[in-house]
Amino acid sequence: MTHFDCFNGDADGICALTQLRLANPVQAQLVTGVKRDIKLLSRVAAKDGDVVTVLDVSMDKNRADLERILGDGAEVFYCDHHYAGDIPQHAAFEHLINPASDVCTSLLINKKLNGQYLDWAIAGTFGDNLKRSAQILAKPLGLSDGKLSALENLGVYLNYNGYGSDLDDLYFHPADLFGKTVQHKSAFDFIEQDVNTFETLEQGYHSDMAKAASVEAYYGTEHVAVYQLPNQAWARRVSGVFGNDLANQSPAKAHAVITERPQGGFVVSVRAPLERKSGADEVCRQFESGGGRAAAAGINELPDTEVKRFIDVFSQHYSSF
Ligand SMILES: [Mn+2]
Repeated sequence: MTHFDCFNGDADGICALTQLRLANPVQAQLVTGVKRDIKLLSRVAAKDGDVVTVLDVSMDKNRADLERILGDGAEVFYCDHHYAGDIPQHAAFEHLINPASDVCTSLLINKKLNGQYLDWAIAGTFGDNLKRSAQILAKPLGLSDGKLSALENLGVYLNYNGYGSDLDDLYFHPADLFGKTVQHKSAFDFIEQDVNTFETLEQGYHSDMAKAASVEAYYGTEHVAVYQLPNQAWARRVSGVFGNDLANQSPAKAHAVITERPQGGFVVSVRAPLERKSGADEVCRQFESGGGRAAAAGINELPDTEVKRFIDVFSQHYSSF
């Protein structure tokens, strides 16, 4: 019998699986990739009796493979907060899906495990830029400000590591990073004991963010701002967390970061205004490779010829705010 653990390569995916495998350790084949590599189930060839766990990737984007895997006799547990569409019914299928804008996968797993690894859940929730949810989650721990920001930084750095157009852009393969986090029952132990990993992420994050900070807005109105980043590894790594940072700095505005792809065209990250988390997915789904959540969404491949239409759709959507 084979276990397959399929998880998004960002902070939320890693922190969700870390909690699950601390509670219930198994030897599993890890299926993951860069944050945007979400069709993970296409890589799973499961047989009768195998167990497949899927975390933090849209069911809508994996439904055909999910049905194939269930049809082949495997048992599936699926936990996520992205748009799911129709959820299949099957005796061997357990799902925990909640697309609410203040929920993430780490938080759903934390509930399932009755808060056993709460500090990992808090880090994952900060990583998905759900600050308020993370702060509420952290209340019972009564952490000092310093300890709370340590968890926030960890979440931001783990999330930062997941961006990039391919694995070569990243400091750590998400499977290797999970291999390190799962060694520690507490996220604080990871920070204190795996100093090399933590500092590599911390230094990479700050150096990439310093480069992004010098980029001026490419397009801006009272309601939206668009930033364009160049075709360089630092830009691909920092695009998503840069978007979160802009959103935190100007919570009334919607932001888009469009990053040149090595193959041509752009990768787009959209962040809805934090004061009203809606519409990011609606905007992105109007483009062929777009998807995501109401608060944060993206387009994987925006052709050069569609940039103008994107800026029109994006600024029009948020102009009435
Ligand atoms: Mn997530």
